[in-house]
Amino acid sequence: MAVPEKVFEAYGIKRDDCKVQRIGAGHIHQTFRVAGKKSFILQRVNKHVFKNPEIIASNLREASNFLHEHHPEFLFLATIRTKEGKEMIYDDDGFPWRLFPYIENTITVDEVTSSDEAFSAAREFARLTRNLEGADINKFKATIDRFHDLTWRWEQFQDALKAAKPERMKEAAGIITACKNFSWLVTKYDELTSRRILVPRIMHNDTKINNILFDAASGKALCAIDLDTLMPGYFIYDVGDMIRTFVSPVNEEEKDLFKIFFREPIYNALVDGYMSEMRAVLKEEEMEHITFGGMMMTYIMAMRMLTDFLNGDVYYHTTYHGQNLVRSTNQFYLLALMEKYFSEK
Ligand code: GN1
Ligand code: MG
Repeated sequence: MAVPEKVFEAYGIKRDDCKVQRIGAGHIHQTFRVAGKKSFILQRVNKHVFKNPEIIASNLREASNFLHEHHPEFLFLATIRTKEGKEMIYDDDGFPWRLFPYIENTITVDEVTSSDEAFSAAREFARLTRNLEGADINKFKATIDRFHDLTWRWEQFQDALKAAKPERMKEAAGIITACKNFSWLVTKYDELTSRRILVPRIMHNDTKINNILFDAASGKALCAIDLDTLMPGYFIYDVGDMIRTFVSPVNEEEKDLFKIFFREPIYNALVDGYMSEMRAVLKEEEMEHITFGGMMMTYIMAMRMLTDFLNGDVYYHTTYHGQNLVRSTNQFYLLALMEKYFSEK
């Protein structure tokens, strides 16, 4: 896929002076690095997933203004505006594009390789929420409705079961059973949310490890990226998605289940890093639900991948048949390890 000329024009970038290269392992958007005199990250937003991209822009504007005023030292990667002062430019097919500064000497990783890395990344995600304490949450809207609402995802799974093609049902039979066996997590989620134990805050909502930018030399986390889902949520979503993506030495694409482990030192480091900032913010009774967060987020992702497989791979980007089933199987295996680990604690 090529970047439309009008996008470069809108930002005043001379296409011929730059090297444009597709990057990233994201499942939703198309991301490019534009390397010229200055370098940028250019991204085409998936309009099918983010049906109202203007909400992304307005949430980021709110956050950016608040942080600028209250935490000016905090690195927050806002978008670069077009020559006309817009946060996004729409191409002829109605897809919005946006531009970010490329920060030199930084890297992203798809798997955590040390406890220091886990601590540092988790602390960085926590800082984002902590620094946004005091911002008016009512000014932030959901960029995707009911994004981590487990009850809603369960309903979508039920709908997919009814509508799926028989071949897909057959292929996924074992994983469907696994998914049903963990439905107690849905009940627990309902309970927890209806008792209003968890406080809504501004969360990142997509805290997988590759959404942290690390300083290449020191290995320290610099800032959180991929802020499309910066919106109201519960802290268990963020700490949970970190548990899901940090503790296993391999990511969700791994087919060989024997490579998946629950790495206790990494788990401890990420919780320590997260709590080093969030302890000041969380209520005592919220803190008891960290392990539930890990299980719930692993479950919701496993279920969404399975649902997408049953629906015919319409949501996540896939490159081969059965990829969503591979991801889902991987995540259910991890979930089972997590359950075992937490129950023995
Ligand atoms: C999607 O695009 P990416 O990879 O950052 C998804 C997340 C999932 C993740 C699973 C908007 O994020 O919720 O955790 O895939 N984002 C959206 O890898 O659905
Ligand atoms: Mg994302």
